[in-house]
Amino acid sequence: MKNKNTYYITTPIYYPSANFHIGHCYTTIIADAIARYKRLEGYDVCFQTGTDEHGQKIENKAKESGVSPKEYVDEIVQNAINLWDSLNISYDKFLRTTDDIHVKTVQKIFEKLYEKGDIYKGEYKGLYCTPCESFWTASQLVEGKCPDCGRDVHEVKEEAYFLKLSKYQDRLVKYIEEHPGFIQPESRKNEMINNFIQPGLEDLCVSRTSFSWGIPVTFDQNHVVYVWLDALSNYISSLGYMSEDDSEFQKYWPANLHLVGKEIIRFHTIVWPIMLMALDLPLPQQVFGHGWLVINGAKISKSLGNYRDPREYICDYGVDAVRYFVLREVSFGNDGTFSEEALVARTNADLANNLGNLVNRTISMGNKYFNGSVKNLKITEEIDADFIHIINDLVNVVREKMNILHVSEAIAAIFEVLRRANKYIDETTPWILAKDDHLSDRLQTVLYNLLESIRVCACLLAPFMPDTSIEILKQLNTQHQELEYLDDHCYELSQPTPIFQRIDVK
Ligand code: ME8
Repeated sequence: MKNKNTYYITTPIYYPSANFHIGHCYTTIIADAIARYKRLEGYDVCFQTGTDEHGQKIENKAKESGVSPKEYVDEIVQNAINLWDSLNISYDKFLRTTDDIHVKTVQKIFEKLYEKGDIYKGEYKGLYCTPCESFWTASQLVEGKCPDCGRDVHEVKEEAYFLKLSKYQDRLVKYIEEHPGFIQPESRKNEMINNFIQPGLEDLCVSRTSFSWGIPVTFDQNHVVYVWLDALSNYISSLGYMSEDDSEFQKYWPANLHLVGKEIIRFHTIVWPIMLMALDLPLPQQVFGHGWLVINGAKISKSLGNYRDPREYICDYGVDAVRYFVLREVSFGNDGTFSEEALVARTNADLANNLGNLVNRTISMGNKYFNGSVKNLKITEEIDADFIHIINDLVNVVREKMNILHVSEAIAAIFEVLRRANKYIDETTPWILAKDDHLSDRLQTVLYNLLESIRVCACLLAPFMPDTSIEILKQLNTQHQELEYLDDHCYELSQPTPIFQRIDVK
């Protein structure tokens, strides 16, 4: 039985690529923020990502490059690892579908489902979109093209194995209806039920014979396992399901959250739960389908080529500005626009002004007026109570928002407290208090309150902007990680250095 204190979160496993774009980073940055937040709350978190390395698309690309598929993926998989490192992604597991443990597990899953009669042999005749590795029926096409990516599909006819989706249709609908949190946001749940499940599920073709870059079916070597069956299994193969040591599987499964882009929610809320039902395994608690990052109204995508390398943004603006922008700008679940102008505007207004100035001004005043030693001398005024109440309430607001994955609103709440702190400076006018020796204790109390607001905000910012959080706490020179206003400790401040520079728009 899974312990309530564990939290298993996954991103999709990515098709290895030399050209990742900021849209790809989006899923991973959000997952990272959630994973870090859960760790902050004391959960034993397992955060998994990885690469989806089989399939016709990869085989074709390797051929074009004149190397074997394995050589091809080995070379480019490092791109994902480097990119996630430069974005400070704190994954615990990185699964490659070419890993031995994964290959063996997928083979065992296929055998088990075949022995159970949930996979059977037949013939596949139909349409296939290679870029999406998706099967379609003629009626599902949009103007004769793939409904997901709008590209050409081609006819395939081959002997194949099928997974009995139809057998589980009623059970799936019942499960979805009885577990309202399973598919989120709500709109995606309705879309899945009305557009895909209720019209009737056709059995899914789960093997291919027309190419060889895949996991071989052990008892029928002409066949390789369909790439989506292979890929979806990553969520349990990495935990050692059906292996000699399945202790992590026992500990972390079922997943708390599969975070996926909206175009692949269909696989995660129909095929994956049915695979799990057929394997007699519990279903994940939630599949959340997020929206896309768009540029000028169009999805950022390889085929459109409408993007810069995300490493250039990190280089130009800093990793935390990129993380902040992506997390803050898009209201989770909806599409959101990515633009450098908006990134610069947010960096200047929120990071350089609201946050950076506050930290800099407050620490400078602490150094100037009290040589960096600031204590709570408790010369309070009415205005303090409200300010302290807001600081103390922040952890609750952030928890409430994060529990429903409203990441942007959680961050907004932190920046609201920072804004309030700036207002508290205007209201208490420390520079005027500093002119009168009799008011020195009041001045120190004011600065103490400000430092506490900054400290609590910095601790709560850690999941979203980990480097910034560390840097602020370093300048405050404090080890205190409590998420509430502390009454009584002594600051020995370091010298401030600006944490975010204003970006000049040329
Ligand atoms: O789908 N905005 O991999 P992938 C937001 N291998 N998210 C975007 C995006 C955009 N413009 N473009 C891509 C696959 N993504 C499969 C998954 S899981 C068992 C197998 C997101 O590399 C996309 O929605 O095409 C998905 O969540 C992730 O990037 C990986 O996409």
